[in-house]
Amino acid sequence: MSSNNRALKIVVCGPVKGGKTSIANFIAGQTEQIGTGNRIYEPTVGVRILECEKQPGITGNKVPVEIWDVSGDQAFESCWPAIMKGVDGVMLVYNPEIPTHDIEVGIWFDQFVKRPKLDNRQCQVIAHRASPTPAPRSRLPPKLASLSGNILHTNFASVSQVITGFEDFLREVHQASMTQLRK
Ligand SMILES: Nc1nc2c(ncn2[C@@H]2O[C@H](COP(=O)(O)OP(=O)(O)OP(=O)(O)O)[C@@H](O)[C@H]2O)c(=O)[nH]1
Ligand SMILES: [Mg+2]
Repeated sequence: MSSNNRALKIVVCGPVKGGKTSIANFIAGQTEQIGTGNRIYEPTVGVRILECEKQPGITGNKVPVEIWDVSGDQAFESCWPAIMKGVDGVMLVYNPEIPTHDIEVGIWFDQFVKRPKLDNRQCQVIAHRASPTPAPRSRLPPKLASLSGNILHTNFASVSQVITGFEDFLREVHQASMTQLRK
């Protein structure tokens, strides 16, 4: 859990080509848009750690945030326990247009949310479409039913929704970590 001198740790995970790196780069301030714009896909190897500073509340100071952009390749499964150590929040990213993602995102939910017994407010689901059309609400995969209040429907044009959604999520995560510290 976070303390004043430690970064909030957010793990971004989910199936291959779901949009994790596109979204992680954007929320960490490395790109001005979601995605590269040129559609070149480079699979993440293992995990990337992006550091940034965010203000988790409407008022108050900025806090350091680490975004852990995890590969969707389950060949890196042996790294998952180390990746999850000290996690404050998990963003589950998948593409509802890819039929296998409905099942696969359930596996990521089991390993990264259910198994470590995270609170629902420590998890944000992003159903991210690799298309420029407005993102319709899609049916939530059955495994994620308990997270129905924590889902964002986005695409590469959803810049403001991703910013607002991440700010709301970070506020929840920060409050949860502060509550835990006071216990
Ligand atoms: N239309 C469009 N597609 C993009 C853009 N940028 C990336 N993509 C595509 O979006 C998909 C997701 O890419 P990533 O964000 O790298 O996927 P990921 O979830 O990090 O994948 P792994 O690292 O392999 O787990 C890929 O099919 C990319 O080719 C973009 O600007 N526009
Ligand atoms: Mg990636």
